[in-house]
Amino acid sequence: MSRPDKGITSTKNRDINWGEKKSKPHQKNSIMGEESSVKLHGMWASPFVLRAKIALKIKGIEFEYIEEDLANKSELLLQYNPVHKKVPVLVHNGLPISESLIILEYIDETWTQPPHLLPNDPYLKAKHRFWAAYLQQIAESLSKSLFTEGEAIEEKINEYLKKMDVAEELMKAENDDSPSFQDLKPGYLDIVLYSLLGTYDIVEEVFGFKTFTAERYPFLASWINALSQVPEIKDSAPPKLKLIEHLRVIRQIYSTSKA
Ligand SMILES: N[C@@H](CCC(=O)N[C@@H](CS)C(=O)NCC(=O)O)C(=O)O
Repeated sequence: MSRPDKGITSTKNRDINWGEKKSKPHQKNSIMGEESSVKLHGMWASPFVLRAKIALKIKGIEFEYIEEDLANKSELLLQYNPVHKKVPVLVHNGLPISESLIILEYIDETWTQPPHLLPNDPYLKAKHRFWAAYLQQIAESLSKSLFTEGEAIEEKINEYLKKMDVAEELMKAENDDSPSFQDLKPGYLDIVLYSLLGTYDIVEEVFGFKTFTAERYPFLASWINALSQVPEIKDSAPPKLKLIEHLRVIRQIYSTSKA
């Protein structure tokens, strides 16, 4: 059965382009004419927090950002996210929402104006969620291995590369050889992809292993490169050198805790 859009993960039906959106001032967040309050508890280096920041900026939602010290979490964070005690937490009119992917969907469903983060078509939406979940799962298992290192790291990297080969091949085929968002605003899948791989080039500097490379994954790399030029993404991404330093420290903490 043929689908409404050619590219399965295509979001070509979105009706706002960068140029239009860029010149539009940030709108006020209002409910029935009243100002609403949007706060984001985050940590500057977190890829999960980055997702929420990018989505809010793309939607043009003004928000207050609260930086958390994860070694000394605020009472508010523990109260807002008593289950996982993690960032990001989005607090909308006093109501906390946890888990980055749930936050993305909440943002899209609450501020219903375009650009939309997920396509309307249920099948396309399912495909976007599918690829986001797949990429997330492989990235998580690789980062666990990189930080805890030691046992069979090369085998783990090979597993990762093979799973990424599948993503490269099929996502390319499903997107007519071009990134899903093209010249439109990035959506859910773009944001997840960028949050996981936007800084792939620093992996070798931090861990000493080559994982994702533009040579092996030209389609995904060009997609990520296009995303990194989007103003809302550029404005939200953490400074590269600071991030490298931060990851080196975390890596050091992991290896000393193992010793
Ligand atoms: N599945 C969560 C993961 C969030 C997460 O792992 N956040 C980290 C920062 S990158 C955190 O808050 N860690 C604090 C802790 O584990 O105590 C999401 O998607 O939001």
